[in-house]
Amino acid sequence: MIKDKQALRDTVFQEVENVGITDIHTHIYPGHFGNLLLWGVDELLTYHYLIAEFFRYSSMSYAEFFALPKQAQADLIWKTLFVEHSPVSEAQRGVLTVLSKLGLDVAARDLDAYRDYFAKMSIEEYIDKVFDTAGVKTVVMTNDPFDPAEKPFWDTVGNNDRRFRAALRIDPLLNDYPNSYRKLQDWGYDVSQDLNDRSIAEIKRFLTDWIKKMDALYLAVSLPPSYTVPDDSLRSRIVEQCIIPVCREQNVPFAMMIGVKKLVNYSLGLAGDSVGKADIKTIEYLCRTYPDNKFMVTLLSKENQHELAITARKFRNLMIFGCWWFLNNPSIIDEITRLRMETLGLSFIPQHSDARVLDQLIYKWSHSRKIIAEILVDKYSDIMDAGWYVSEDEIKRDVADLFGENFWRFIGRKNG
Ligand code: FIX
Ligand code: ZN
Repeated sequence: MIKDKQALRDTVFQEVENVGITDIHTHIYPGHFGNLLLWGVDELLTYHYLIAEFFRYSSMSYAEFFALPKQAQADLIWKTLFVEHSPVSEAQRGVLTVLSKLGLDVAARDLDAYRDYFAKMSIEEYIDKVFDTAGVKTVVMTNDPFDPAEKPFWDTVGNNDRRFRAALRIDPLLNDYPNSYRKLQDWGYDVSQDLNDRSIAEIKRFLTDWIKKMDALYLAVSLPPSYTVPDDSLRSRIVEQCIIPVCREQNVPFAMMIGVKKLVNYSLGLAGDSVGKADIKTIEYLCRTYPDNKFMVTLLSKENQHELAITARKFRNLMIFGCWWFLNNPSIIDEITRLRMETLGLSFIPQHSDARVLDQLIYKWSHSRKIIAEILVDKYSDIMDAGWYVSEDEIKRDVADLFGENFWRFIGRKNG
């Protein structure tokens, strides 16, 4: 048993540093998915978080900026957000962490030298390097059959890189059925715009086919703050009559990511989405009404976090996860993770990266590991003060749970 506080701290930081992370929500892909996988310094600099931050200083028209080649956009962002102003935002700092962890000379501020480094890298070599540097063992992707750029890969080569596991993402089905049903028809599913019995059965067949095709670990959707179930909307009916039964039959969780106000500034594209408070009553209703279903939930609004943690206390079929998007900042990660650990113990998934650029795994996990380790030290120290001593093995167990095993256990699959 560890009875010395310095030894406790050293052990916690070592175990957090060494754990092989399962990153349960990302937007990255294996190397053979071609241009879907973004990587390298120009992709890092043109991350939509940084584009939004760039326009805070720039009077350039949106159209003029987005018409520029990627490298020219990156040059502008580097000049504005790094050279002309100190890069202290989380997304700005993240670029520096990646460059530093790769062993590049950040002090030189030499963007062309960084570009040379990536130019010499092959994608397969770099995927290995990033996973190793980030300490990530497995990532779960965001896989959207409605994306014309992605669907062909699943209809041909599929994915056999076990580091990249699939999540079936169905935003168009749930949020835009009046348009997406035509795609289902094109793919041979006998659906119609009015959600009749035949359409319900065929949507269920579509979901089942794709969960199996992808070996999807869960089914996911991003939802607006107004999302409610039950109501008389098409979305609510598809959730209850299609998604809930299929997820139960296939034993996969339904992951709801709620609170996105899409394109409040549509000129910014991906950077134009914002945040709104979700209605926790919908999560209570679904968890209560469908006790044999499993639900993963992350909410985008900081104001939702306490009630989400309390709701997880009420329903063992609810797994809350991550400090999503606008919450993925050190001060908020610290606040939310302390709230969750004080409310739920270790029975939650503290973080996911949401990486859109492969290299981001390095900074998003480096930054979060540090925060979560500090919180664990505090919590173990508190119980040590009451005479409860933990062993190295118990710390290893708890850290493994937070950084992956809670997820694998919840979905009923073996890690890896
Ligand atoms: O819906 C999502 O998966 C969101 O995470 C993304 O749409 C968002 O753009 C993002 O990458 C946030 O980090
Ligand atoms: Zn995401």
